[in-house]
Amino acid sequence: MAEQVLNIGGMTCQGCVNSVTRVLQALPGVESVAVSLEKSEARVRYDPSRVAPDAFRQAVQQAGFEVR
Ligand SMILES: [Cu+2]
Repeated sequence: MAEQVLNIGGMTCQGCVNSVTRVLQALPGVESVAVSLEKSEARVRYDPSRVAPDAFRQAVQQAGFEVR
């Protein structure tokens, strides 16, 4: 397993946290997601043979948030 921390812009409430968590968790190869509103970050544990961090970025952006 690998871990990637994404810096996310635009999250303002628990609903945003839930949205980001949901889109990341939906990706194949993602094992776990921990999103922090205070730190504006998402910590993703994933299988690097199944998914690449580029997919995280795209999923978060498509959900309407920025990845810094
Ligand atoms: Cu929100």
